[in-house]
Amino acid sequence: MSAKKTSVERDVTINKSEFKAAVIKHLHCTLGTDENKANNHAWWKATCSAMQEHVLEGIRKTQKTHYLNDTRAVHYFSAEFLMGRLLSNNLQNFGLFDVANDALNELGVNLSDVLEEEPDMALGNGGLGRLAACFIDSLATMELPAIGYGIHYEHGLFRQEIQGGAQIERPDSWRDYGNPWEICRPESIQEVSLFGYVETKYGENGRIQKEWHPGHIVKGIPWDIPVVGYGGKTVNVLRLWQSKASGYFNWDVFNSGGYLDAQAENVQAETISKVLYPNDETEAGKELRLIQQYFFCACSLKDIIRRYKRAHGDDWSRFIDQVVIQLNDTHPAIAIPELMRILVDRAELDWDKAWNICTNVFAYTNHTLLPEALERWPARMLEKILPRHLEIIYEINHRFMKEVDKKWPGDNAVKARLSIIEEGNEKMVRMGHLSVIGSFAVNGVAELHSRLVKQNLFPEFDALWPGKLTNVTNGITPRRWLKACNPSLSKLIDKKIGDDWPLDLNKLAGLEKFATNKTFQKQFMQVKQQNKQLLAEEIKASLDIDVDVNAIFDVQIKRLHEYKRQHLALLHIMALYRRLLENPDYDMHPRVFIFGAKAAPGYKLAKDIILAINKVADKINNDARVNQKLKVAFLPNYRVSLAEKMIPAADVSEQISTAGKEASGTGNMKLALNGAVTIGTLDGANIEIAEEVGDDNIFIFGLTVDEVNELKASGYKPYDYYYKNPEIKAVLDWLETDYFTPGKPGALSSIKQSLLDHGDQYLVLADYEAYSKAQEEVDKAYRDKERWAKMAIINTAKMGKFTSDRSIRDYVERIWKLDSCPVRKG
Ligand code: GPK
Repeated sequence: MSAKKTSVERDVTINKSEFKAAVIKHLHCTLGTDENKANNHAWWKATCSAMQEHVLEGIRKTQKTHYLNDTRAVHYFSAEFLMGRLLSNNLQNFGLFDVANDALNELGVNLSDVLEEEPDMALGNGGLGRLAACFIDSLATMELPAIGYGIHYEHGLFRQEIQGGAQIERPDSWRDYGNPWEICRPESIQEVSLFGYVETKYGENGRIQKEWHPGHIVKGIPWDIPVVGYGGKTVNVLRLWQSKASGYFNWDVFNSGGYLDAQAENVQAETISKVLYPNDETEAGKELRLIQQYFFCACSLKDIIRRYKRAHGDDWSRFIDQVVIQLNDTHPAIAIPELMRILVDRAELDWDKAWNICTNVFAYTNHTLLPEALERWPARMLEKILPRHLEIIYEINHRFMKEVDKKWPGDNAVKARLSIIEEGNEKMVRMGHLSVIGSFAVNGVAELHSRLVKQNLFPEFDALWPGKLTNVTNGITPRRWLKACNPSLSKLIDKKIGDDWPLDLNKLAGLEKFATNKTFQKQFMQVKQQNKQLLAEEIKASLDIDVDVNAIFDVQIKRLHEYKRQHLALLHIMALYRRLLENPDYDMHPRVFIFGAKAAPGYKLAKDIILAINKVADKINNDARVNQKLKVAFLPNYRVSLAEKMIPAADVSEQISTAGKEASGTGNMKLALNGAVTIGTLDGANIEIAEEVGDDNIFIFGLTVDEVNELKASGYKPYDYYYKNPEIKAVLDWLETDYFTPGKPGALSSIKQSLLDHGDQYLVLADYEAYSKAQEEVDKAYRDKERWAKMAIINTAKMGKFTSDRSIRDYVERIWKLDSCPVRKG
């Protein structure tokens, strides 16, 4: 038989010596250095440049193909794209990883070290931003015409340092030394208006004309980040807008001697894309944030319209056939009135025609039910920044209220609930309402979440437009989250079931029949052990903590938020510590609790929880009495590249949010895919994970959504649990002493206060006992090596549903109605 057949057809074939030559060429001609002088950073850039040759060729062919076929495309509008590193991903997707590895080896360079040189592209906060990144990966892989639109933040999510146990934020500078992937496109610069006033004019035919006289104009400069599909055939782009002062606008000021004022204008305009707001799931309410949102939406719409007009001129009739825009949460919702403004004021379409276009172009994804995350803008702020848009929003609302009145005649209460405008002390514009009204489809991100969106968040919208509200369960790209981040497991899987699973994740089901096979169990757990060893080294290097790779690696990685309940895990860790102190023979398998989490800089309690985890960790890790059994490691600066090291090494995945609060979760999917067993609540996608793996292969505990509601309705009293359960009382009281913070009693007492005096909104105490029991079950299961290996294998085997390719297929078939467009050689 000939060489082993790979199931992935690749577009680029290049051998080791060609790759080597390309890297050397770029070292010389792009970087102006040579083999003797180059450090790993230079090798990284040269390797990126060598890859970029293929990437650019891919972009060119893709765009030409899409243009020639005049394809309908999806435009994914998102304020966040959490891309992480690109080199290893691009090598993998072009099928050149091994070639590059061998080529660099011959040059005396280690590819792993080179990959470590790449700064993460951290233009997002957490799940929502990473979902956007997984989705554009799937879109390119599935050869779908798609473009991501977002903001070219100069500083992405802050870098987290831990000092004295506390989080310190440092600026992130992902492109200080240049970014080899991004391509500036000055030919596609756009201009965006802000502020000013609206003039009402009367046209010849009696038609009222509105003219917006803006006060400021800023430039949007597009930077394209290549998105390489698996197999390297389709290379789509992520187009990110950078703000700049628009030159001519400032000339007046400049010429009249106001040179410094003109500079001040520059600074202001450039502030727009300066920094990502670090608040996850909290509405910021800041002017600059609204300006950011409008800035990237306006640039992107102009870009889309420019491209459309190139093919169709001024004929708008085909716009809805060619363009679909997905709004990633309400952050880009201002695009709806912006498109109306363009159509009505500029293109002079009548309102109904324009509205018909809008409501056939936009679709909206909701990512949270947390009230503090639902965006509302003061009408006065909109009036100041976008006066014409506020008028348009009022008009949309006026017409919508008439529709509501037809359905519920005279019902003012329902009107107040459905109105885009929230009346109160201060008039507010509800961006969620605007999004639902202006879209043709609205989706939640997991079955449970979508049901709650319909039942609790937008019940009357569901009654008004049956079928408009729907579900698309989230997914993750198996290319990054298994193939690239866990090469040992990937190779083992390849050997067992073939190597086409990255394109068809349901193929992993083929592993199930080996779940009880002793040899396979051993191989699978050996891989896990190797990955744990690598993470142990990382923990040693980063925290100087020694951890035992035979211990259970129990991992909780996600943003720090009360609803995610890292403090529930903390109370349980303290309880284990206490049990061990009280009884040195307390029977438990050694465990290492590993955390990664950033807190929003202004979120006091979240930062206190980080402090508490670190202080408790300090004490436990230095207490010889319990050291053989218990360790705690909080790894600083959790980010995509760190996740890629933690996830393959996890035995246990902590998914312990209060039921009803975590819309989906996606870390839960990544961990299970890599053979971690979940301990979790019946929340978000945990429910669907449980359905896939079966009850025997997951540890579910705690209150259900209905029980949460009942308990709250009946008057939840956290003190009852405090007095009833001596362990809860002991650990909460312990937090208040200076045991963990010598000389500073009370340094951690805000946590106790939140759980007792402030009402324990997220029912930590109510779920504590169930959690603790479930953890005992985890302990018992892990000690049965065969049982655990089987569970771990089944988790990997049953994750097929959670590939983002499936999510994208759902969007394509049910919402976007796109056809794939194969890109071929030539
Ligand atoms: C939801 F509303 C938001 C937000 O502002 N940021 C964010 O990351 C997350 N999310 C949800 O919390 C997750 O449950 C979900 O999996 C993720 O979005 C992607 O849908």
